[in-house]
Amino acid sequence: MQKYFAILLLVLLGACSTEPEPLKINDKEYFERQGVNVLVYNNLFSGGFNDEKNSGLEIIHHGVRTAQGGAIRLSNTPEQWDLVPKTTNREVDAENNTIEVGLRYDDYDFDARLVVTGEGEAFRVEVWLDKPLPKELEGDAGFNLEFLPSQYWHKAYLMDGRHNRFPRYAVSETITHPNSEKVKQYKGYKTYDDRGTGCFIDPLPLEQGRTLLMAPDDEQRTVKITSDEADLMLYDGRMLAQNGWFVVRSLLPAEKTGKVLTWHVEPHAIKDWIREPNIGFSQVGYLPDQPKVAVIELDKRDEPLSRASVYTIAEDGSEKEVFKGKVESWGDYFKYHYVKFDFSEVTEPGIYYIRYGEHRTNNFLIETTVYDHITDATNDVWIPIHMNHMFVSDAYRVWHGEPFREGYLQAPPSTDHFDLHGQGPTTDTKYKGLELIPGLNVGGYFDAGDFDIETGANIGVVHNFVSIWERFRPQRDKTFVNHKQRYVELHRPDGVPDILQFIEHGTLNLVAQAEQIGHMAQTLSNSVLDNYHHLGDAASITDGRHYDPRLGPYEVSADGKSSGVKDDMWAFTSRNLGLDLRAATTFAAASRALKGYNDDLSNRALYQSKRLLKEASNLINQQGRGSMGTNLQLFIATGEHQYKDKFLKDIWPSLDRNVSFTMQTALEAVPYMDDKYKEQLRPYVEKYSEYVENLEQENPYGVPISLGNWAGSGNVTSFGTTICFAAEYFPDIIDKRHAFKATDWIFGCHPYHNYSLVAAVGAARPKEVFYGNNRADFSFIPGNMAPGLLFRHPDHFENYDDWPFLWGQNEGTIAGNTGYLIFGSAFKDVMLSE
Ligand SMILES: [Ca+2]
Ligand SMILES: [Ca+2]
Ligand SMILES: [Ca+2]
Repeated sequence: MQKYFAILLLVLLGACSTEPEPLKINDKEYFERQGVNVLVYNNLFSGGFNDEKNSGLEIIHHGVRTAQGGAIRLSNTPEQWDLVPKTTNREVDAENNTIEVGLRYDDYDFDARLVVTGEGEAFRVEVWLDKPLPKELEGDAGFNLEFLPSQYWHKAYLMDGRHNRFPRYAVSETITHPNSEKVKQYKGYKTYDDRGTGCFIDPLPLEQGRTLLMAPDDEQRTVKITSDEADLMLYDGRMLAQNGWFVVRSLLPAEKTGKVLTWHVEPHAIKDWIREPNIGFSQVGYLPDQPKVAVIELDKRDEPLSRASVYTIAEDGSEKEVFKGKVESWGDYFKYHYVKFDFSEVTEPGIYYIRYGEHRTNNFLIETTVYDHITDATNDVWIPIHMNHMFVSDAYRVWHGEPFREGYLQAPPSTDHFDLHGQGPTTDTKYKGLELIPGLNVGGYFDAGDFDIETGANIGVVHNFVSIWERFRPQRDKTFVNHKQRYVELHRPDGVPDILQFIEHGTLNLVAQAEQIGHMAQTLSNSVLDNYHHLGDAASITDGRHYDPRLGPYEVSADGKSSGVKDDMWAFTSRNLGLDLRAATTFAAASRALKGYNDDLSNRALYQSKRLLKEASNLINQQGRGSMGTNLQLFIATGEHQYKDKFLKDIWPSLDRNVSFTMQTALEAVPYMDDKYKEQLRPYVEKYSEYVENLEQENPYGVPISLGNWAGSGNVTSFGTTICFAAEYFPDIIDKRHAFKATDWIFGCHPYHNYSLVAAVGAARPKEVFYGNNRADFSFIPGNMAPGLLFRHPDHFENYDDWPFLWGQNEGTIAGNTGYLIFGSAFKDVMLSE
């Protein structure tokens, strides 16, 4: 009887299947129908850098997150550093298919409630006010929803039936208003320089009306929005900031309470849509005898195929199937299903591609040399371009002129700042606030997509370069570096191994800090927010003239040497003993490397190392002990047993607590310790080996996957480096071939898409856009490793390759890219040296 009912139910459901599937809240607490996910504050505004374009109401449309930022906002096209609302509560009512979120602006004592309800295939957004809008926000507060420009430009839209097209570049109307009318920005900073006009720019809408139909010419992107009480206005957020999105907005009414705004939003879903399989493999290719496993990411509604094939492309261009093998199920991981295709049996050098059903990949190589050049672009191009205080030339192209000629001013005391920095209550130096600190505009590396010198990162970078030099002695010389000329030219050998010049360049700035300031600065960074977000030639961030407060705004002195422009960079000099200690150890290491090449700098580095070490360790001994890594480096640098003892006291408990986290540091110590240390380490390496094996069960890729706000390529390369070192010292425990999982991931075998995450590296399909300092051109700096696959709660991995502006997935940092250099060097050393 029960069985009969079940069959009847199935028949009835089958009969109803022509009815469109409604948008319903699923067990992960978001609205779902096939092809459409609507997230309501599964991701919150974190406020870390104030604008991640990753939160609020979001739409994942046929697998791509095309809309986000659905929130009450206080301007037409909010920029980074505009205020974001705090989420005061979030209630999911699955039974009534409703999610309610409380939003609050503390600065204005302003609360609103957002109620989102599934209505058939669409959803309804309501804004409720329990108290009327504060007077000062009338005409400013509205409900905004932002759409990804790169998924909409060139496509059509209709407002109340009028036909338009989304622009490729921002070209629309603006007006200006007095600054007094501008809603407060983060900490009172201003993102713009008003050039003395006293006015800010306000974009005007592209269109206005009650019904907006977006992209009817692309069924993957079609969305219809209608508004009951107020007009919809469509803005181009790129008018104020290149990272802006298309903004749809309705203003909230003045002096009203209760339900004040209603939108109906219907993202079109393609009937029976199934996401295309993402066939993950190494774009760089494979060594003939290495394991070769493609991981294929499938829609859960997709029917996995039982077999896949490898085809070869012959010299005459003809194609032939050379291998057919089983596709094995791995299982589900977050929102997708994963299967694996092992084609290790294909070992003949050649050009190949994978065919899975009707899907074929781009081609890749099998050859003994495929990894030979994986670090060249990073070494020859990315690193030299990030050399600060130099002119950098590359054939006919200039990457940047000489930045910050006017040097750095002392940051005034008690400055709360942006980019996670601040100056404490005193300067901790002999300089007064805004006084010039001489000699700091030399050497050093741009931090990342921005142009500050993060001292901590620069210390790590010099340390990374010295490790590479001492371990692998690379003689590669492709770069001309001349500090007298302040000139760098790519692809011009000058007789000096580049890595020594990189060590020298980083050390020059760090030693200048120690000499001029007396200790390490936290950072040398922008003083004003309106030049911090600079996109373009680094030499044009400041005017190259000293700031003179006696001159009027924008005035230039008669001798042309100073100006009234407040653009000079600041040195943030609050003393941090941990930083001083790290610098001391790096100075010792740099001094060893520079000996015989630049003896003067080598001696100065050694002098500062000893001085900072003495001062900092006296103070640190009073306060406790330094970090494990620092104690190890201090022992290597000085040979003093107190540091060794401290290191040994810490390393074992730390390994007991977290073997995977500590293993790399433990392995770095092996060459400097006795055999007893190595024996004591052995059981931990066995435990680490279990951890590596267990990763195979944890996710389909077998590498550690980060789920934080910054994606995890760096963790994967560091995992790979640890494998290489462990395999070198304990080959009986750790199989070096595990390191191929790291190269596979970095070069294309990962979720979302199968592009190589390193710019210009990877035969047929490296990523094309990165968050480098040329991101406004939708371009890349060769050799940059992207952080990669950013996790969005509760179950979505993402890496945009048509939109560079999300730092968490596309920015390269000087620390991350030198980490990639170490991994690449260790990998080549272990895999290719036999
Ligand atoms: Ca920075
Ligand atoms: Ca060179
Ligand atoms: Ca200046």
